[in-house]
Amino acid sequence: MIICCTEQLLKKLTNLITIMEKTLILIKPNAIQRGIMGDIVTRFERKALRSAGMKMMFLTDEILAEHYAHLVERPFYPYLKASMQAGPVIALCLEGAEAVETVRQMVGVTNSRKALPGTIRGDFSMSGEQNVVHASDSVENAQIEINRFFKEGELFDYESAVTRFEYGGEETLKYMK
Ligand code: IDP
Ligand code: MG
Repeated sequence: MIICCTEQLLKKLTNLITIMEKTLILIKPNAIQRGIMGDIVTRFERKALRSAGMKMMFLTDEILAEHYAHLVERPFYPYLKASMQAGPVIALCLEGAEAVETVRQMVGVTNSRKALPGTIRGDFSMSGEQNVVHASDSVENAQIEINRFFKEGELFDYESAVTRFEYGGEETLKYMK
């Protein structure tokens, strides 16, 4: 058993490692206008989350209504829609062990004024609506959202020289393939 695990681990440490969990970020138009998209991407990079895909795009009425289906009947939806179409967004697919939960914690609660200092919303926004980023709220929704914003061929699996310095052996066995 120990030999088997060691071989498996060595294989994972020396070959291309696929991190299993992915999540979807949208850097909202207000963040791009305010010139803080680099700061936001830097937060994720420093956390050792790996970028699997990134693209700039305008959101159509259709994709927005699908993405915010749980909010389309709310009175503030017209404002939310206008703010999400005020310019392009950046869609970013991040991967890492327990990436969905970790990123949600990094982003902070919806109302930026209540978001803790140290979170992205807590540090970069004063607004409940113009709250700089979207992040998937569950593993299941992350997969749906990644498929919504990225087409086949727009996500990349690549060798990383540093993954073995970012995760321990047990984590590598548990979260990567
Ligand atoms: P989340 O972005 O933290 O997951 P959701 O409830 O899914 O929060 O709402 C999606 C987006 O809709 C929020 O990020 C925010 O931009 C906007 N929003 C949510 N609640 C309100 C509100 O009460 N007033 C104005 N905008 C809101
Ligand atoms: Mg949400």
